[in-house]
Amino acid sequence: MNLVTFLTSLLAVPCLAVPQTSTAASRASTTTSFAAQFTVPASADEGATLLPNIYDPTAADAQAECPGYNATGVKTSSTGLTAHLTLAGSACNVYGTDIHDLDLTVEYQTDKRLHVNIRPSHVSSQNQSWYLLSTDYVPAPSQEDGKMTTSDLTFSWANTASTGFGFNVTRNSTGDVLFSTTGTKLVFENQFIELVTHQEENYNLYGLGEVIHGLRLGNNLTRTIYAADVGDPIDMNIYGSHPFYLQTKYFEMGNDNRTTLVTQPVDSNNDTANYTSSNHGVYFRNAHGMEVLLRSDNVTWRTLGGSIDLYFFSGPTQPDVTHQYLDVIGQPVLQNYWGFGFHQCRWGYENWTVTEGVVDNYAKFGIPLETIWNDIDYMFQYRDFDNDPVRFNYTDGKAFLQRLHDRGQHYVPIIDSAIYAPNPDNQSDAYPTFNDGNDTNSFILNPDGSLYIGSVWPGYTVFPDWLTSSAQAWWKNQLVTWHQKIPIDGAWIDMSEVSSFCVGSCGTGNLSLNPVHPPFKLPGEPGNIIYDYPEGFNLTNATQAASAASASQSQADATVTASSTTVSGSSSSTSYLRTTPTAGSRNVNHPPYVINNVQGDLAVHAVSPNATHHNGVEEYDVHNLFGHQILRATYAGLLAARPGKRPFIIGRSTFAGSGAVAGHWGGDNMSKFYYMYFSIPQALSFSLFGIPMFGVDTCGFNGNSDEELCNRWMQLSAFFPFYRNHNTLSANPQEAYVWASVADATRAAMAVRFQLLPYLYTLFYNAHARGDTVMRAMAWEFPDDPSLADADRQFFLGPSILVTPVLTQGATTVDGVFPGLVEGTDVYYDWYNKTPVSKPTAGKNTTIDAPLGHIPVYIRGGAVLATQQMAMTTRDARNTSWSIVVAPGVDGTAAGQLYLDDGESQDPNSTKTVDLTARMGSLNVTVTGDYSGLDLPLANITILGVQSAPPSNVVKINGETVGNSTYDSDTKTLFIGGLERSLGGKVWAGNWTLS
Ligand code: MIG
Repeated sequence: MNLVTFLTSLLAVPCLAVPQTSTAASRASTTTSFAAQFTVPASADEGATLLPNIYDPTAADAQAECPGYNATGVKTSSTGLTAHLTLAGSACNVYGTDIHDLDLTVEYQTDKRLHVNIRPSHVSSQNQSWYLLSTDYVPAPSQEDGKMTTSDLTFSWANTASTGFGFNVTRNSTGDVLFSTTGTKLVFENQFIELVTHQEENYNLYGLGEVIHGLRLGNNLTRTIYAADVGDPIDMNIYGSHPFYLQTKYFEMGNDNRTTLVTQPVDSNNDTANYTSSNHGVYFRNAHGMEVLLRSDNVTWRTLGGSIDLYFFSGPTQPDVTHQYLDVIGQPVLQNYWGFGFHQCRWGYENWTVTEGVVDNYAKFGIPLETIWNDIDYMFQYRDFDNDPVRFNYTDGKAFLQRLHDRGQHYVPIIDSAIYAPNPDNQSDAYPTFNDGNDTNSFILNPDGSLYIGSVWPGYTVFPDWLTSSAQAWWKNQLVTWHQKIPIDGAWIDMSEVSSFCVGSCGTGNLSLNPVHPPFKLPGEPGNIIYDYPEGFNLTNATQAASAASASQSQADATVTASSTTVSGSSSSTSYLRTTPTAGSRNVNHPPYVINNVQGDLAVHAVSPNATHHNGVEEYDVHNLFGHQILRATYAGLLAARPGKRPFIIGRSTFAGSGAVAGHWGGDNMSKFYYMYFSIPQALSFSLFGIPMFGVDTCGFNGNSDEELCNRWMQLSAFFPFYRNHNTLSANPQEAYVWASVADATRAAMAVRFQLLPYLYTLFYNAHARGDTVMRAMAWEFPDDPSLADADRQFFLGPSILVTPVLTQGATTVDGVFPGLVEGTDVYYDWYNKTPVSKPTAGKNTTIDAPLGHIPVYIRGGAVLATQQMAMTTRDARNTSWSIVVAPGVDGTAAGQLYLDDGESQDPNSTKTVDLTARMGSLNVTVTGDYSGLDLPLANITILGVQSAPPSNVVKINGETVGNSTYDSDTKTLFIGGLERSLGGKVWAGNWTLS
């Protein structure tokens, strides 16, 4: 938009009333009023009216209209095959221009991994590179020497008369066809690829994120993958892009030892059939806008560009698939121990005093707090790397952070993705962060080479061009320099989809208006109405609910009056923009195929597809990667700022492989019970994506939370890896101390979490070292039980902790299953009273008492857990004495493992691994490695499920009589206390045996 149209549109759209009290130039503290001059009109964020292809009854059917391809010149080699694919008829050009000649490359990469690549023959990395996703951005491993002896997968192909080239991927060991395009046509155009694959009835697919949906995706869903800044709508595309799925197939074993495929839903609750399962994975390595159509008998992949770049993982177990996938995209980063402490955040902590007051309140109420966060409130006019000089000045900030650090606490601020572009006509508006980046060509451009200028919080902004090494160096330098002013402990990366509040380069020619006001209320401005409460608020808080309702009604009335000029009337028919393909050229802003983007037009609320990178790449081709790249750049920056220390990063937009540098939070959820439920499938999906460090805005972001919801949610999130309470601006406070019952419930759940921290940390080490998951679906732990295929209201933390939360309003009990309990293969112990859970009398569901303030947690038999105690921080918890809990399985044995290190060094110079194994009457501890920082006293050992008092009450460690034991016949536990002085007060100093 040029200045003239911009000003014209200002006349057309009433400007938000903003008091003009301070000048833009002033370095005075900013609260409400800095950006008084101009408001970017809301219409600036409106795009073309588009009809998504999946809803368009007149849409061309590529399968009907396109000719498909034929394979010729097939050459097989020891590692795979290559072939040439030629268009099998005249071009259809349905949603782009057909590519006449393609190259197929099939590579058997490991015993369990197969790679299939189909790309235009004419493409090299020098020309039309948009077809090839650079390995600089996303790894593409090839064959690994020595890792492929005999492949478990077979690629087969055929040219059929009616549909041309199609292929199958079969798992040899089971004879199972995992992926089949046979009998469907391959469509490969410059802006559209289609690959149709057959599926069995009621197939079980998981992944294909990021989406708010149940764990099992079902067969009536279109998964649009296009990074979008949007508050967690159900079933639509949101922040992250994970073109990967896990498929689980269940089989029933017949008497003749033959297996038949079982289709969902299976009621295995009461039957005695013998089931097995097998799993495989598919990764479509493509960063373009994408759609995966899950239909009753097929799954169709459509992309807006790039190539077909498929990795198949043969499993056959879910952990195998995850290991195989993470081998390709990268293992999760090793987290800091402190990252597992509790984090408090909110939008609206308006100065250091308020922020520190929250920290003090946690201490006052005796609730552990590890990390305090600041949202965009801390910035000077919402500019990155620039603190508000009054409200968040560096001197006071440094002193505050020193107090935090002295107590073992941490500080994490938000960092936004857009960079303020200062007003060139106003010398005092200088912003060195912008100048440094601009001088080094670090920002995204328009097609004509000028700066691309969008609009975000600070006004008109530019966007880092992560495809340049200069932008990465500039970002690193910003972090290092800022860190010298304020020694932050980690970074929270927001708006990285990448979000922009207007369509196109709306700031071009308008920078002299900066700082402009975004098209909605800024923090601190009056008029934000937040009146929504969780379900049941009117029942549990009747009086408050009534007054809130009347207050919001009067606000709404006022709003209606103020906007009475709103244009009325509506047109009877909508006309949609339709793009006809033009031979040989691409329309990146309005591709002919319209994905079902949550924002409609691809340019709405995002940097436009035709924005151009310094190397000529258009944003269209790398849109889904921005969030991944800012995380990688931030990782490098934090490492430079804090040499030798693990970077702690939580990011909003992620791509396949982001887990190698960062964790993720679930974005802008709502203070509703059903969003608390959705946090579980979202977390489990991120387990599959290799981003185990996951949590959501506990107690809910948008809307007001209440005592009941926050009570349940603070307890549930205590069993998520990333545990943070976060709230939107101007919603009612929801810190854990706001309600007495929530404070109690929080302390109770945190007590469990703290005891489990060494276990959780070990799980994360195994995630990092070998790609294990941390939060686990019931189906993954019990792969032979088809009734668990869609279970996502309970979960396992690692192999040994089962969590069965209350997820509904007003409930005091919860129904849950204990897999394997009825069959007699498994035993569970109540975490709190240590008693074995008795078998349900009918079916498999157990109704569990769960009054408000109690979250049911169980230890699955077969575990040895080494625990420490709750303290106000993880630092202090690491200094508490150890306990050991032995929870035998049905065979009377149990095992566990501990990984220990200093919890923060990037490359620890010493580590320790402890193996704990127990069998009837003895416990063996084997120590490897020499990290000694956690060699503290052993306080006690509790052995669960001991059916009768042991004949001898003499406990010996390494042959010497120690401690004293008591047997409780009610709970069936044997407690051995008084061990503090055994083992020289250093439990992990060496091997030992207890008998
Ligand atoms: O568009 O920084 O998801 O956690 O509090 C709002 C303010 C921008 C979105 C993030 C949210 C954060 C908020 N941000």
